[in-house]
Amino acid sequence: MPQVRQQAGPRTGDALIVVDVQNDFLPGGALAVPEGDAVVPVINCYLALFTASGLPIFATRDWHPADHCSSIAQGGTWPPHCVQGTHGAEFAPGLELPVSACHVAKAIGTESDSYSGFEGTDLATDLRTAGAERLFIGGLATDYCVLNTVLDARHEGFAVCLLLDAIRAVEVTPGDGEAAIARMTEAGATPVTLEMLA
Ligand code: VGL
Ligand code: ZN
Repeated sequence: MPQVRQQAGPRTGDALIVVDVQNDFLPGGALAVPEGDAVVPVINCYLALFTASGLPIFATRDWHPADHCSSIAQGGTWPPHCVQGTHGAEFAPGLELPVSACHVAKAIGTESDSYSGFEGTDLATDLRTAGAERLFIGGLATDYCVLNTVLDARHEGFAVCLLLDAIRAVEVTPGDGEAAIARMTEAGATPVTLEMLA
């Protein structure tokens, strides 16, 4: 008997947002996320799906000045990371971003940090201009930039599919990743995996 199942996408009105898949968040980087590199091949599959469908793709990147307020030396919480123009700030070399992908630099000023790709950027406007209504969001890190980007996307009125197989957490405290996933789903994000879309 043919199986009837919901088609989750991607379809017209969908956009893919890849959050901060940068060298400094991968093993060996300045602020390595455990297993951060594991998201790369999975995100490449999502990139291929969205590219094949001609749907918009956005890639955010943490893009800090060297004396950024988030660094320990400036009274912040993190080692210096994703410093503008450095190798650590570059997208992971294995990430197969199409040339058409829109790059979104965030937290670029010295005095303000922002974990969300929406804060201080044109992302919301650019997404609406591109006709996006539903955002597929994955990347690094689950408990910081993915969390805040997803919550802001919901506040901006976008539907959100959380790429459960393409996120990894920093887990300063064990359980932070699961807690972040719970907060995102409570905010209305729908968890999806590749096999649900293929
Ligand atoms: C991030 C910590 C500091 C992230 C950025 O991309 O999740 N985490 N800056
Ligand atoms: Zn940062």
